[in-house]
Amino acid sequence: MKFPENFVWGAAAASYQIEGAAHEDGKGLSVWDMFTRQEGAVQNRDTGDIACNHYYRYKEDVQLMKEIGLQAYRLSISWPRVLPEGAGRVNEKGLDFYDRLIDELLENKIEPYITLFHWDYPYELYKKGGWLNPDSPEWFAEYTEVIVSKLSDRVKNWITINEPQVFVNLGHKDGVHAPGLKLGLDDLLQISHNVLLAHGKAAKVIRETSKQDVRIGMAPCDSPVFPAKNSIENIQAAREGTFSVEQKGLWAINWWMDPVFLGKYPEDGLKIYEKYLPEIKDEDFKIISEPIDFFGVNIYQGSCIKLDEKGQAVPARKKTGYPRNAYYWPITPEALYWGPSFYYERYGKPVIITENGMSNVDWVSLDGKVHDPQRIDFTNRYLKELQKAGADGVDIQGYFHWSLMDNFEWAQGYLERFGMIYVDFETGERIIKDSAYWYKKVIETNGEAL
Ligand code: GCO
Repeated sequence: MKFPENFVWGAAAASYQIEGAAHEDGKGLSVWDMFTRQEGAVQNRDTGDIACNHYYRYKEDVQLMKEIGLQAYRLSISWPRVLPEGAGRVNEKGLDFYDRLIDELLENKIEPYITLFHWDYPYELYKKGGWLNPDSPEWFAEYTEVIVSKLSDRVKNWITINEPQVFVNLGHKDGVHAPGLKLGLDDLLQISHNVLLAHGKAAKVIRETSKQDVRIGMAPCDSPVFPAKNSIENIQAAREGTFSVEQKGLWAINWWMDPVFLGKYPEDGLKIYEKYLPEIKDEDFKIISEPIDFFGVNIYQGSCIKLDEKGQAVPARKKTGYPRNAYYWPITPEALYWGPSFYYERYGKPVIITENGMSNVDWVSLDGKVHDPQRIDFTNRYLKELQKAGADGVDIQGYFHWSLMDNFEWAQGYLERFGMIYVDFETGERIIKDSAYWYKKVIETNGEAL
C-alpha cells in the first residue's frame, strides 16, 4: 500500500518529556517544573528533572533515529530554556543546545520539524497571568522571533502550538495538568482567544523572519467521530459529531481550527458561549487566520456512532473486552481514515499526522530485546487507514509516530511507555524496540511493507 511520493515518515517527542536538565545551563522554570512539585500532581511524584537526559545524550539519540531510518523528527523547544524569564534576556546556552541538535539532525539527513510550544510555559510569565494576560500573544511572537532568527537558515517546518485543547482544558479548567488551575468559562475563552492570537502572530513572524521558504502548521488533537456504517446518513452524523462544540466543548477541533482556517468561530460554539465570550477586536481573526500550510493533528483514537431506529446518532456499543492499550485508550484505526477525510473536506489543507501511537506494557525480555507486537499491529492498522484516506483523495503528507522514545507522560509520570525506543529511567540506557525495526521497513518501502 504505497504512500504518496515525498510522504514524510517521522517520530515525535517534546522538550519537557525527554530533555531533563530542567535546572541547568541557565534554563528558567516552566509551569511543569512548578506543577510536578505539587503533592499528588504526578504519579510517583515523577518530574522532568532528568527524564531521558536527552539534553546531554542528544547525539546518541540522533544516531538511534538514523538507525531507525527516520526521515524527520518533530521536536519541541523549551521556551524557558531559551528565554528564562519568558521574554527579554536570551540564555545563549539554551539556544546553543537547539543549534547543535538541529545541526546533528541535518548531518544525519533527518529533517527537523520544530514545535514552538509543547506546554512548558515560562513560570515567570505565568506569574504575570500567563495565557490570560492580554500581552501573552505578543510574548509568544517575540519568543518565536528569537527561535526563527537563529534556526530558520536550517529549519523549514514549523508547528506553532501543540494541543491547545489539552493545556487549556486539563491545565486551566480541570487542574490536572500544569499550571493546575480551575478557571471559569469566561477566563477559558479569553485564554483560548489569546492562544489563537498567539498562533496567528507566530505564524506571521515565522513567515516574515525566516531566511527561507517555510511550511507552517499547528498540532491540535482530536478524537474524530466515525460511522458504524458507510451510509450517507451515518457518515453525515459522524461529520457533525466531529465538528460539534455542543458535544465536545473546548475539545472540539473546529473551535480552534475554524478561526485558523475559516477566520471565525463555529456558530454552535458562539451560541453556547455567547454570554462568556471575550472582547473580539475587528483585526483579531485577520491575525488568527494568518495563512498556514498544512493541517497538523494528533490522533490516537476516535469514537464510533450509529443511527438508532429514529435516525438519531447514538454511540455504537463497544464490544465486551474491546482492544485497548495500556492507557486504556481503545484501538480505533478508523480514526485515521475519517479524521483526515473530514478535516480535508472542511479546510482543504494537506494533512500531517503530527502524533499517533500507543502506550504499551513494554519490558526488556530475557533475550535483552523489547518485543512490542501490539505496537506493530496498532501502527500497521492505523497506517493502512491513513493510506486509504490518501487513496480516496485526501492530501496526506506525513506521519510522526508518538513517540521516538519512552518519556515523561505528564500526570502519569513514567508509567506509560509510548516509545519506539525503550528507556531505562534508572540508567538512561536506550533499547530499540521491535516496532522501530518494523517502522524502518515501512519507511524504506514508503508504506509498501504494510
Ligand atoms: C499529547 C501530547 C504528548 C503526549 C502523547 C500521549 O498529545 O498529549 O502531545 O505529549 O505524551 O499524546 O498522551
